[in-house]
Amino acid sequence: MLSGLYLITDDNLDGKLLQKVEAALTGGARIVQYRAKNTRPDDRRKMAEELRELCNRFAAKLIINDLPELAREVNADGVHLGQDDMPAVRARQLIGGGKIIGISTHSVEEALKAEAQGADYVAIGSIFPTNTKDDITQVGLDMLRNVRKAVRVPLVAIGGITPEGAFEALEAGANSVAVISGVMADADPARAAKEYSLLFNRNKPKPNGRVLTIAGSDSGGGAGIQADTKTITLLGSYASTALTALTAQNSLGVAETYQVHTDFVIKQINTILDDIGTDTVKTGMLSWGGIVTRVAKVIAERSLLAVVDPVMVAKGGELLLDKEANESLISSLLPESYLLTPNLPEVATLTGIEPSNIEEMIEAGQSLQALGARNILIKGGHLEGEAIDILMLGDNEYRFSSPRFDTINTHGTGCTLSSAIATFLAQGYPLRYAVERAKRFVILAIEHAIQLGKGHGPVNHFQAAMQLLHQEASVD
Ligand code: 3NM
Repeated sequence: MLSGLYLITDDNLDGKLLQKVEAALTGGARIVQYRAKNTRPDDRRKMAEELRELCNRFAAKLIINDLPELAREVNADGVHLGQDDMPAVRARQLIGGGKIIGISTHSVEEALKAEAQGADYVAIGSIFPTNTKDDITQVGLDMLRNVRKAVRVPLVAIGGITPEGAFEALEAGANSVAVISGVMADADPARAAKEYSLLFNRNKPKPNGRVLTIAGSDSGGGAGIQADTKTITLLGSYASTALTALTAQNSLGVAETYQVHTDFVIKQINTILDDIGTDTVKTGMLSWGGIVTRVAKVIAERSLLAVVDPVMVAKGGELLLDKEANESLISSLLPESYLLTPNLPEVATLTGIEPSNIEEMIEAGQSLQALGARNILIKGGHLEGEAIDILMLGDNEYRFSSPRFDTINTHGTGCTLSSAIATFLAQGYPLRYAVERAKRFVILAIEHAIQLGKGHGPVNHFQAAMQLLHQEASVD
């Protein structure tokens, strides 16, 4: 069965093709199609051989575009044919038995014909607009649905596929998505590939998705690691943990903190990653510079998709990170973060500007993007009036407004939000949908917060999860 991210290479224009393909394979690409329209035959053959070795290392499939002879020469897993290429029967004779043949199609008729000719999968495109190929016909998601109804072979959606578009294509019945620019033109092809690859976790049995939380323990159970593991588990994913600090804490505050040795923090992370692995990471309180830098290094080395909650300022306004940790966060962790989730005081600590309205939030978000964070969610709970969060997703921006509740029981809100986002990403939702669902979860958790202790009580993870999952079951 053809499933997982299908990466198509473009010509080796900048000499970085192998490096980029290796990064994409590290990020989870399962099929690589070598497509070299403007490369000389000798160079093409050499590259195809190198790609064969690389794909073997990752147990990924190699498909050669247009050229069955080359596919045979390098023992590729198959060949991909366009509508103007040779008939599938002829390609089958050239490539030999037991190999995959895929055919590009643009309509139900072409897909049916390809299936009848013995195609092992059918590509349908272009689903969305794209600048990568000149002579495309844009067919849209409805055509994909129609082709899904008409043929039985696996379907690969192609053309202008972003992670959100990939999610929609998979919902419309595609088995795989084929991507060129979404991965090859990204400055970070490993993380880009991972972003697409996680979408395939969506239909796995629960618990689907693994989330590693790197944070401090809140002995009171409302925030930190405890809030994270409750969130991850109740929402249906698998939680693993690396503790950075232990606190003696209750609803009134932190009585004492006991720092975990940095070597031991890293030991916990590597021990988990070497065996259980993880789909996403959430980082919370990292307390001092040494831990921040070393956690950032592991995240970089393993190209992890990390939701970074820059826990810096306590509810009472006091700084939780020392100056060195703040600097390390900016120089080492920010550039490795997939999503940074600061509140307004944290934005002020990171950028020097405390936004007081939406325009200033966007401006601050742009400077955080310039510091290297891939995406930013600025939480506007501290705004006067309406509470609006802004998600800056690449060049796009989305707003989420939340009702305000008359309660002091909001302990654990930030941890709960960031771990819920990490969970939904691990479950195969693209970022915007993951944030939207996580917001709904947190709003329900605050609405049903419990009065435990004499101070700030915890939010209600249990009720929130039950109600969110129940709402969804009744919508479905
Ligand atoms: N074939 P990107 S669209 C190679 O419609 C190709 O058959 C298409 O590149 C088709 O992911 C396309 O950058 C280009 O849009 C896909």
